Amino acid sequence: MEGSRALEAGKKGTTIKSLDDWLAQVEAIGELKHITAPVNPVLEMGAITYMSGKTIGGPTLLFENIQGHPGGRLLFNPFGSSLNRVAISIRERPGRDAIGLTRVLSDKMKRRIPPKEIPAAEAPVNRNIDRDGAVDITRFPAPKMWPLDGGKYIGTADAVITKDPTNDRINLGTFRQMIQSKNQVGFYASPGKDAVLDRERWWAKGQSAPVAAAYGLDPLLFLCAATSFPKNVSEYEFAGGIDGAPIETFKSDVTGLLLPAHAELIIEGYSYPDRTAEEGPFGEFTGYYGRPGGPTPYVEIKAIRYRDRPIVTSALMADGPSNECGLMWGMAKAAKVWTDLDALGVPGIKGVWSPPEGAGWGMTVVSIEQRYAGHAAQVGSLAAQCMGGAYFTKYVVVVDDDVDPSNMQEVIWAMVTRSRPAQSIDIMRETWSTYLDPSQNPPEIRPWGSKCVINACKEFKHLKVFSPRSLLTKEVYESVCGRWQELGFTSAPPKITNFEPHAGQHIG
Ligand SMILES: Cc1cc2nc3c(=O)[nH]c(=O)nc-3n(C[C@H](O)[C@H](O)[C@H](O)COP(=O)(O)O)c2cc1C
Ligand SMILES: [Mn+2]
Repeated sequence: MEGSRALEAGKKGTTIKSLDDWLAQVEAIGELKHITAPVNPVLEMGAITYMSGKTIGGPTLLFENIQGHPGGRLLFNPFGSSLNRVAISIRERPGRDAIGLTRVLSDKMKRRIPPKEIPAAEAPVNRNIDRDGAVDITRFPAPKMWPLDGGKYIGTADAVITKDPTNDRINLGTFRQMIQSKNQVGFYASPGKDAVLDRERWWAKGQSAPVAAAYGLDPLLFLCAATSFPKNVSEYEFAGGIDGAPIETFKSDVTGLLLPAHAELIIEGYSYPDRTAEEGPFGEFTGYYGRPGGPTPYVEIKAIRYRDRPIVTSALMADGPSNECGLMWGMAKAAKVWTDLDALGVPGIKGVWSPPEGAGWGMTVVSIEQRYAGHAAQVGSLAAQCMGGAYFTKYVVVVDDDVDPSNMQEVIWAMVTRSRPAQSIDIMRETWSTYLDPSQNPPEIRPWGSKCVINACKEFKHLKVFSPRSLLTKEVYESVCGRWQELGFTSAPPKITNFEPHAGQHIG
């Protein structure tokens, strides 16, 4: 029921097919900032995005006067730390709270709608096509974000499109691309990612792997590309499911891949089993440079398709709220973990969150209504290892349903008052991680990781005698709310939802 209501609400939103449609809605709520002063794509653009991003909920930045690229446009951090922009992207109205929005996204992730193929000539991205000798990716603006980055990165807020040759499943994954020459970009993806599995399948057959990368997408496609969906199903189907209509694609006459018709810019070409080039380092989602630069597979570009005056999209990776991998990536993960737990039939899940403060993906918090012995431990280990949440995440915390998993004050308080370190912590070893984790040293031991599951729920076997929380009575809370202004307070009274359950017996 919850699910179908969410889907109904989504249908009422206005249609978004392209980045332009999305920008119009974001502009209408005052969260699009046009930057018309001249800006250098080398270090300055990244610095402006980092500094502007320090304000929670701050705008997305459209750079319209980029030095060295007359007429070029680049949108930095489409999501940033704004729940409203996540809401618009998943076809919901702005103004929702974090867990409510995660629940809606989680429900929408349960629906799949296959993409629709339209004639290539009708795809707006095919307005301009440069092939072979005419290919020059350096014509388009791309930032060098951090001082020690190996180069300019055209691909960060993107979808890299690959195909599994054994079943033709099309994958969309967000992977970085560093510009290496006019017709070459790096293709760095961590072990275990679907694009890596796909390209290895082509290479095992002795063939080069067809690859495309789309920049300037409707951010819904970016969100889906950045989420761990089942490895055997195309992200196009989940994006269609969230949108409520099929994603429009066309079949490429270059690679045979199904490409997003409404992208601003698409490159496509091939990646070869025996050819690598220097790539990286790159200031990553952890707030550190990832692995040192090194030989990495690349894409040799055979064609570039683009709309007139295309908008390139970029994601700054950084510590703190300026990290484009914070809110959106974490929230999409949380929603997917919730979907996975529902699919497994785990009862009592009240909320799932992946705090942006934890580099987006570093931590998962699940709040539950404890129903049976072992329930909390079961939720912790499943949340840690289900497909939606297994990659990288180091800490999983399970809290009771009186704790808001998106409120770190409440989560930390629950950890220190309800968990017993000697009994409540489990460690999982040799888990799926990444070369980008700065804590694994020497770097050669990567990409393995470990995970810590903390049961921060009241101990189930002593629930009845667990010390009661000191809580306000509902009556007194409401009465004080009514007198708030009389008492001289000018801001709104705080929202409180947990109250003393035995009020009548104690108030004299
Ligand atoms: C902005 C951004 C950039 C990312 N860059 C990379 C990257 O360069 N390499 C990588 O392996 N994963 C990267 N990721 C994470 C993957 O996109 C994510 O794990 C996704 O699920 C991969 O697609 P797949 O599930 O189809 O394998 C990035 C995520 C975001 C949000
Ligand atoms: Mn995938």
